[in-house]
Amino acid sequence: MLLKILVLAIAAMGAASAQSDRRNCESSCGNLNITYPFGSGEGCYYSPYFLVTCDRSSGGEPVLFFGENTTNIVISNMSTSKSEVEIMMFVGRDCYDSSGSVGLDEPTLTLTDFRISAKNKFVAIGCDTYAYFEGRRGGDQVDGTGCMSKCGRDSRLTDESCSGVGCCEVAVPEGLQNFEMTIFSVYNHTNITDFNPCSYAFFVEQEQYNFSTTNLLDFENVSKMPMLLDWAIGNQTCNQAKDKDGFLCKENSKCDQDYGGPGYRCNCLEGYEGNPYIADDCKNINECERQIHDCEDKHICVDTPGNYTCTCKDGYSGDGRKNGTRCTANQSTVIKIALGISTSVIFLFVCVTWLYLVLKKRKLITLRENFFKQNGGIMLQQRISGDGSSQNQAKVFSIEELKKATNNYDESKIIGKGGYGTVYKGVLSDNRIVAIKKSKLADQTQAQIEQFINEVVILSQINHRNVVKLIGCCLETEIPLLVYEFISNGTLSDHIHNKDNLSALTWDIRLRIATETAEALSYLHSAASVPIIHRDVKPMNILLDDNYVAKVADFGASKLIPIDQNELATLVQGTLGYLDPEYLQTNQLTDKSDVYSFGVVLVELLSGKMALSFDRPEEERNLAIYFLFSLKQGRLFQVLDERLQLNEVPSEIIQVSRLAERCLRVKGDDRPTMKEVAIELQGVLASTIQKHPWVVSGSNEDEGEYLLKELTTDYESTHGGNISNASSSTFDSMSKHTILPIASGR
Ligand SMILES: *C1O[C@H](CO)[C@@H](O)[C@H](O)[C@H]1NC(C)=O
Ligand SMILES: *[C@@H]1O[C@H](CO)[C@@H](O)[C@H](O)[C@H]1NC(C)=O
Ligand SMILES: *[C@@H]1O[C@H](CO)[C@@H](O)[C@H](O)[C@H]1NC(C)=O
Ligand SMILES: *[C@@H]1O[C@H](CO)[C@@H](O)[C@H](O)[C@H]1NC(C)=O
Ligand SMILES: *[C@@H]1O[C@H](CO)[C@@H](O)[C@H](O)[C@H]1NC(C)=O
Ligand SMILES: *[C@@H]1O[C@H](CO)[C@@H](O)[C@H](O)[C@H]1NC(C)=O
Ligand SMILES: *[C@@H]1O[C@H](CO)[C@@H](O)[C@H](O)[C@H]1NC(C)=O
Ligand SMILES: *[C@@H]1O[C@H](CO)[C@@H](O)[C@H](O)[C@H]1NC(C)=O
Ligand SMILES: *[C@@H]1O[C@H](CO)[C@@H](O)[C@H](O)[C@H]1NC(C)=O
Ligand SMILES: *[C@@H]1O[C@H](CO)[C@@H](O)[C@H](O)[C@H]1NC(C)=O
Repeated sequence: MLLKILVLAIAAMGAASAQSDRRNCESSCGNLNITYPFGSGEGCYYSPYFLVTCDRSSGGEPVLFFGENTTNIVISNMSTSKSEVEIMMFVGRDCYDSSGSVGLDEPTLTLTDFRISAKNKFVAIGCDTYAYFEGRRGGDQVDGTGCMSKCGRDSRLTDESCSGVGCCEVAVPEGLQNFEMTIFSVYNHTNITDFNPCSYAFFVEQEQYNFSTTNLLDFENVSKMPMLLDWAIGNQTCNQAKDKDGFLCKENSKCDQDYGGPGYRCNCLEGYEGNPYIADDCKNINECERQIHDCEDKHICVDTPGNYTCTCKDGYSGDGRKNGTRCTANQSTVIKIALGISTSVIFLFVCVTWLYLVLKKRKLITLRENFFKQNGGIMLQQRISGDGSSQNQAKVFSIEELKKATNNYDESKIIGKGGYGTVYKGVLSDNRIVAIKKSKLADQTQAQIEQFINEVVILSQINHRNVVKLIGCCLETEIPLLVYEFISNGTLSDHIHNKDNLSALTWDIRLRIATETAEALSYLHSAASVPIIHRDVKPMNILLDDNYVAKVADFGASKLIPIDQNELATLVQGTLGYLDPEYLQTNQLTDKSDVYSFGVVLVELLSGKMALSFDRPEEERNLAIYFLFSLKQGRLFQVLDERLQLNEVPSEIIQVSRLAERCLRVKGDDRPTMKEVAIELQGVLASTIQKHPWVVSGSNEDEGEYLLKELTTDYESTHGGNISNASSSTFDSMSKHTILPIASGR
C-alpha cells in the first residue's frame, strides 16, 4: 500500500514536471506559433526573457518582455532551428520645422539572453542626417558605429542605392548585447525642411528593407522595422551544461556554441528536423520522398534514420550517388552481361545460319523445280501419264536417287567419258545396275526440249534385245541425266581394237554381233512407232554383254551433243570414218545413212582395223575406201583381220564383204535397207551355225543352252510380227537346228 502511494507520487511528480505541463501552454498567438523555449504561461518558457505575452486586446499580438525599463516589443517570427527571433523594433527619428527641432525619438534596447543578430543592418535616412549607435559586446567596452547622409533639392537620388545620398547604412557587428542610438542634424534641416523635415535611423533585417527615394518624405508613418535577434540558453558552454540537470538539447540533437556568444544552442542533427528543445521532436527527414537526395535514380533511394542510402541493383556496386562512385556493374555482372550478349549473339548466329540454310535449301528446291520445268519434266510426266501405265516407260528419277546410286558421282564410278558427256555406273535402290549418262547439253530451246522429251519417251518404249534400254531420266539438274541399263562388257570397239580381248572375238561371234546390230537398226528404222535414225552407228556405240550379245547404244544422241565449236571438231574426227558421204553433201538425213555407217562397221569387223587412222599409209587411211578398193582389185584377203587366222577366205566372209560393199555405195538409193541387211546376215549366220553350231556358244554347255533359249524366246517375244514372215521362219528353223545338237549332247 505504501509502495503503491509512493509510485503514484513519483508518477504525479513526473507529470507535474515542466515538460508535461507544456501541453497546456498556448501554442500560438495571432499568426505566430509559439514553441519552447518560448512560452506564454507558467512553466511554459525557459526563462523570463522567453516569456511571450499575448496581447489579445490588439487582436493577438505576441509581446516579448525585455526588462523593466523597456517597452514591450512585438515578436513577428521565431525559429528554434536557427535560434532566432524576429521583433518589430522602433524606428528612431529627429524632425524639424523652420523653428527648429520638433521631435526626437532615439529608441534603445538592452538584452540579457539575446544578442543583436549580425544579419541586421543599421540604416539612416535623411538629407542632413548623422546617426550612430553604441553598445557592449561581452565586456564593459562600449563600441559604436554610424553613418551620415546628405542631399539637397537637386541631388541625384537613386532607388536601392543606400550609399550616403539620402540614405546610408552600416553593418552591425556580431554579439551586440544592447544599443543606444543617436540622431542629429548638422544644420537643423534649415534649408530643406520643406521637403525632408526628418532624419530616420533603425536596425532592420538585411533583406527586409530596400531604400526608395520616396522614403525621404513618406517614412513618417513607419514606426517599426523587423529586426533579428539571436538567442542562446544560459551562460554555460555545451560541455559545462551537458551533464547537468536542465540541459535542453533533446533526442537527435546536438549542442552548439559556435555562434560566438555565451550559453549554448541546440540543433537537430543533420537529416532531422523539428524542435531540438522538445523531446523527440527532431524527426527524420525523408530525403527520398522530398527529392533532396543525390542518388542516381530516385528508385534506388532508401531513407535511413538521419540519412539515406542509394542501393544499387543486384550485381552492381558503388554508393549510387551522382557525386560518388555511382553504381557500376560487378565483375561477375560484367561477365554475366558478356555471357548474355555472347549467348544472344551465338543464338542469333545459329538462327541466321539456320535461316540461311533453309533459304538455300528452298532455293535449291526451286532451282531443281525450274530445271525440271526447263527440261520438260512436266511435259514428260504428261506424256507418261497420258500413255497409260506400262512398265517399259521411262521413269523420272529424283536427283537424290541418282546421287545415292552413283555414290555422289564418285570418280571411281565413271565408266566412260567423252565429248558426249560422262557415264557413271550406278546401283539403284532396287539393286538394278545402271549406267547414268550426264550429257553435255546447252542452250535449250523449246523445240530442243520437245525433241529431247520425244526421244526419251520413244526410247523408253523400245524394248529390243539388242538395244540398250533407257530406264529413265532425271530432269532436276541443269543437264538432264539419262539412266540406261548397264552393259557389262564394254564396247565392240574395245573388243576389236584392244589386242588383249581379241582371242574371244572369233569370226562367228563377229558375225552374230553384226547380225544383232543389223536387227536392232532394222527394228529402229521400221518397227518402232516412229522411225528412228541412229545417225551415229559405230563400234563405239555397240555395247557387249558378258555373252557378247550386242546392244546398240547412244542412238539419237548426236542431237544431244552440244553444237559447240571444239566439241564439233572432235565429234567429226571421231565419227568421220562412218559418215555417209551423201548425207555430208546433201545434209539430207535418211535411214540409208545408218546403212552406210553399218557398212563401215561390217568392214571393221572383217578387218579388225579402225575406220579412220592417220597411222596408216595414205591410201589405207579411210578403211571404207581402202576396203572397196581392195575388193575391186580382188585382193580382199589383204584387208581381212589376220587375227581371224584364215588360211582361205570362207564363203560367208565373201558374202558379208559383198554386203558391206553394197552398204558402202555412194548413192543411198543403191544401198540395201537395214531390213534387207539384217535378213541377209541372218541367213549367213544360219548357214554358219549349220556348219559348226558350237561356235555360237562358249565351251560351257549350261551357258550355251541358256543363251540359245534366251535367243529364241527373246526373238519370239520381242520381234513378234515385226520381222517378215520369211525371215522369222528362217530363224525359227535355225533355232530348232541349234538347240537339237546340244540337247542330244546332254
Ligand atoms: C543652407 O545653409 C547653409 C549653411 O548655413 C547656407 O550656407 C546656405 O546658404 C543655406 N541655403 C539656403 C537655401 O538657405
Ligand atoms: C503553426 O502551427 C500549425 C500547426 O502546428 C501549422 O499548421 C502552422 O503552419 C504553423 N504556422 C506557422 C506560421 O509556422
Ligand atoms: C529603470 O529606471 C529607473 C528610473 O528611471 C532606474 O532607477 C532603474 O535602475 C532602472 N532599471 C534598470 C534595470 O535599468
Ligand atoms: C519566419 O521565419 C522563417 C525562418 O526563419 C521564415 O521561413 C518565415 O518566412 C518567416 N515568416 C515571416 C512571416 O516572416
Ligand atoms: C539648431 O537648433 C538648436 C535648438 O533648437 C539650436 O540650439 C542650434 O543652435 C541650432 N543650430 C543651428 C546651426 O541653427
Ligand atoms: C530588396 O532588394 C533585394 C535585392 O534586390 C531583394 O532580394 C529583397 O527582397 C528586397 N527587399 C524588399 C523588402 O523589397
Ligand atoms: C500618414 O498617416 C496619416 C494619418 O494616418 C495620413 O494622413 C498621411 O497621409 C500618411 N502619410 C503618408 C506619407 O502616408
Ligand atoms: C550565469 O548565470 C547565473 C544564473 O543565471 C548567475 O548566477 C551567474 O553569475 C552567471 N555567470 C556569469 C559569468 O554571467
Ligand atoms: C549520409 O551518408 C553518407 C554516406 O554514408 C555520408 O557521406 C553523409 O555524410 C551522411 N550524411 C549525414 C547527414 O549523416
Ligand atoms: C555534387 O557535385 C556538384 C558539382 O560537382 C555540386 O554542385 C553538388 O552540390 C554536389 N552535390 C552533393 C550532394 O554533394
